[in-house]
Amino acid sequence: MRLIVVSNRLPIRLVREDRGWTSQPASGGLVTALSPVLRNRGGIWIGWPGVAGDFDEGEILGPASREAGHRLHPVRLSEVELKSFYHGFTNQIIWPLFHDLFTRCNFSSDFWRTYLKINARFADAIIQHHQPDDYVWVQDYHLMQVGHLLRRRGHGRYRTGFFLHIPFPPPDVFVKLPWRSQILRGLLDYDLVGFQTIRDRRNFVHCLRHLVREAKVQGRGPVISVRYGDRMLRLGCFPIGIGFDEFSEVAKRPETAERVAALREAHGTSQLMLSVDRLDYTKGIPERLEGFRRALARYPSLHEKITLIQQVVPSRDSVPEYQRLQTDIETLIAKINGQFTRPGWIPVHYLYRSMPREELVAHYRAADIGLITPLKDGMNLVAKEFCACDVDRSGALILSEFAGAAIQLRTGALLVNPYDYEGVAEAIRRAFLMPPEERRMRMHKLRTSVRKTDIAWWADSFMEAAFARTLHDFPHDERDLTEDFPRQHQHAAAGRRDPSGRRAGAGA
Ligand code: GDG
Repeated sequence: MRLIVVSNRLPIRLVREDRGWTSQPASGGLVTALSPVLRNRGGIWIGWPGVAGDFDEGEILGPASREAGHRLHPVRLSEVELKSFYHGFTNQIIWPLFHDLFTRCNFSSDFWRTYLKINARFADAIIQHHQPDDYVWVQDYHLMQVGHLLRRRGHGRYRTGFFLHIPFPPPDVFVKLPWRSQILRGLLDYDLVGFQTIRDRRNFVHCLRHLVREAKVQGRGPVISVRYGDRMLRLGCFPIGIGFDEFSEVAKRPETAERVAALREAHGTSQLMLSVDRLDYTKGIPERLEGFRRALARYPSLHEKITLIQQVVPSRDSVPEYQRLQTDIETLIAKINGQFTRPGWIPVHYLYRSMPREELVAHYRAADIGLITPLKDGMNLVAKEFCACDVDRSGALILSEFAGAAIQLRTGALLVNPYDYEGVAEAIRRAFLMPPEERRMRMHKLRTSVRKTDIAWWADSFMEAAFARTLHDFPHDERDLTEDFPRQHQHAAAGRRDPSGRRAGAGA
């Protein structure tokens, strides 16, 4: 049995440089979560390689496949298609709607037509690479119609699962979608549909009751069944996890400890508070900054004693709405720093860039408080990574009650409503004053929960729900990872250095 993972983006991003194309690791929660699942397991990952131009598949993706330990197959999209599919249907309709922000939606029917066309192209790519006994695991809201298109073309020949990484909205929000019935019925064509939380699945079931009355939901517990026409499918809850051991191991390294000491010394205040977010309006960055501003205004005892490190990872930054958000964030930071800075203390330390994983782990470990307050989030891996890296159990976590992670982490974290600025200010003061013993006790609970439900647990839970097998039942695929690419390209790739600096062709 072989796993075919299908997502909008491949785990790499092609970049055009003077001497040709190179590949770099892609960013974002889905890639962080799924890369360890497929790494060195063989199997196939199908997705868009992050670039609209014309590139030589074998030259780049052969070495990148070898590096990743599984085959990468690109789905090509033109600039025009990207605009209507990615920047249109997914970013201007599904993303805001599913995060309950329907006033930001642009319900264009051109976007919908392109969405169907691109989903069909992904279905074609699956059909092209599919072998009997493969399991097709489709990821996220960009590809909700792929299961339907496969079923139409294969008459049930394909075994398919779908996982939604973002929230599923309640019926009063979902019904605003002009293509609501097609989307729901499309999802019912998968054999298993997975959600992050019980709340998301409950919303989905409520939408079915309103809009697809012939679908009959049966059972209770983490996995339930739906009778739909002459078939049964399953709906499950699988809160996504992280590679806990990997994060924890990096956090314990001596070189990380050195980096942590340097960071702490450079900041020189008694406590560091850390926020890490992709640039996105759902992450609640301006709201959080306002909460911090109020904390400083209300509690002068925090002055010169606490520094917020706000990292923002550039994302969708060609979109005017995201550029405006960046400007708003930077204006607010300037306002706070202008009002409160004293010699030797700047309240908000702002990083607008991505950093290497090791550097991110050092920041997690250096932080005394994690401040993670999205307005709505499917899960939020940053909250879990902060806990995994707190190997001393000396940190406190402030977490939005609207992050999927809050359901698992509620007993150890200080939960806040991100729209309640006074409440956020109060939680910051409480975390700042929290005695070491209480921090230890809370962090112990948090780490236990994050470790037990790590990324392997997540993938296994999904596979068990799909057909009572775990990931270990997928045998390692020993074939040459470049064999699907044309021969001449393999020669071209041999001897070239891959992005990790290793020599391509040195073996999987
Ligand atoms: C979607 C859903 C769901 C951040 N800065 C750097 C960096 N990151 C990595 C983090 C984390 C990931 O980005 C962000 O994941 P999140 O879960 O917080 O958010 P989304 O990108 O919105 O992810 C979300 C997730 O899918 C998985 O299902 O939890 O709800 O929206 O892993 O570590 N990574 C590196 N450098 C950085 O500077 N290397």
